[in-house]
Amino acid sequence: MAGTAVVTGASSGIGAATVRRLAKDGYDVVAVARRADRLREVARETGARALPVDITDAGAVRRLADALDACDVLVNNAGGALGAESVATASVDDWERMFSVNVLGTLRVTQALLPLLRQGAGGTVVTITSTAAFTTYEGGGGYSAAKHAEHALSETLRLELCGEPVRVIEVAPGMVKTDEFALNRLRGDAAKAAALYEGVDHPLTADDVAACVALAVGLPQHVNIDHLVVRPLAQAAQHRLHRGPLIHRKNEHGIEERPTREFPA
Ligand code: 8X3
Repeated sequence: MAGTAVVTGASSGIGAATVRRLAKDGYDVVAVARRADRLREVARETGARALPVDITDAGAVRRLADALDACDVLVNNAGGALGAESVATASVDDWERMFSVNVLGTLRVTQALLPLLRQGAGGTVVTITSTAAFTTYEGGGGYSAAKHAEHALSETLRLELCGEPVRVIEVAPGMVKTDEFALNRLRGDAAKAAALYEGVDHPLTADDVAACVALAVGLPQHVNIDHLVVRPLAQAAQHRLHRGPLIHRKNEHGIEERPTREFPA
């Protein structure tokens, strides 16, 4: 057994993909999320333990820590975006919720599990932030502010743990297509959510990000990837997104073909 890995936000998207990947890599995975039914699904599929916890609830996070006897890897993944309004018109409630989950939830879980992370041969804290953690864009103010704060938390923690065998890693993904991220941000508007990805040849998948987490975690304990930025090939920067064919594909005879001007279905 590679050790015990706790993954938050584990009921869907990057969190569920990370549970799958770390379980496959031999970890005893503890899957944590608010939505118990979906969490149990992921647990059933992967063999992970499901612990339904709302990370905005201090008592629930304490009970999570009490329920564990080991934690070698913590993946702080729970979070997300709410709303795409400008700073002038954004809902303060949305900002509060984003700070509550992305920043304070990450802080709370990290604090609660640090004693366990410090107790083994070497712990690892991975925090999934975003490219929005170091840049901003119109309509992304609250999410970007929360992700900047999460980035600051991760950077500070690494400084404060210097001299202890605990790695502090940040994985910052760009455009990832998952079932829920854009839908949540756009208040369930499926057409608007689909338009974000329209014509983008291979946005990242949740599995791609999980592979980055597994790579960073799987390196020897003396190797600390401070900050891993991962984007799809089609996205050179937040505002520099290529929409159109890009990736070579195999035709029906198994021969690689250059992308055509027609975007494949
Ligand atoms: C998601 C990336 O571009 O929506 O964290 O901010 S973006």
